Amino acid sequence: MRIDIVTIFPEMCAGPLGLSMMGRAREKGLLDLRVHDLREWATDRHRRVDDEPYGGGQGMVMKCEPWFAAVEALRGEGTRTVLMTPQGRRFCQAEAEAFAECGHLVVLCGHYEGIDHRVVEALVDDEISIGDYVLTNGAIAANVFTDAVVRLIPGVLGDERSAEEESFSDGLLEAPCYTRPAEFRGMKVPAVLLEGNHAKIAAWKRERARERTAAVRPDLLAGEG
Ligand code: JFE
Repeated sequence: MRIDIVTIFPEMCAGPLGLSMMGRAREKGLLDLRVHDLREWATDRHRRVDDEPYGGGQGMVMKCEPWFAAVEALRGEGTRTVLMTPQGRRFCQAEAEAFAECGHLVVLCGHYEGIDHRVVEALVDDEISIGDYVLTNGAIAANVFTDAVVRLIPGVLGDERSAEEESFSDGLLEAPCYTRPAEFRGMKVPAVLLEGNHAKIAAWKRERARERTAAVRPDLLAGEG
């Protein structure tokens, strides 16, 4: 899979996305990730990418010209162009699974108060919000989006547990987990986990998962997650 991220803060993506699982996906040749500075496509001699909003209002708006040049340079047949924005539809695991099927994503990270809407209308296939809170810029959101998608590319997780058996796939939160020692400062690991009865352990985990989900994410049990 190829992913191109376009931002005016490339360091905010290049660092995190070179480490850990992402770094291994790239080493294995499963991911071709490139982070671009939008200013590469600025047209004027000051490399300006923003300007004042028509109609007034707070802050600055990102200009059309650099975005059109960037996307037209990067996209090809079958590319999906994704904009990180608080105005987008909310990202979730099912969305991540769908994006993992794409061969090529171009991820646009806005900054300032927003992007000229002609960019959105002419170039963007998907407007995505990673959650109902406001970040300072789109590069932070692009890290989250990219991580969630890349780990679903077949072969990326390697020895780690398959993505399918985790939270949000079966619609429940995970049961709590423990490791040695069996007793720490008087706090005991639940006896069932030490006894080795695997059917009993599975039933215990299911029950704890249901309990925890009901307590903190009742929306998931209602099938709204
Ligand atoms: C940008 C900002 C106030 C934008 C445009 C670009 N899920 C999610 N939360 N926040 C973002 C995504 C996000 C994405 C891109 C962004 C925030 N900002 C800051 C601040 C209003 C805005 O509306 C700039």
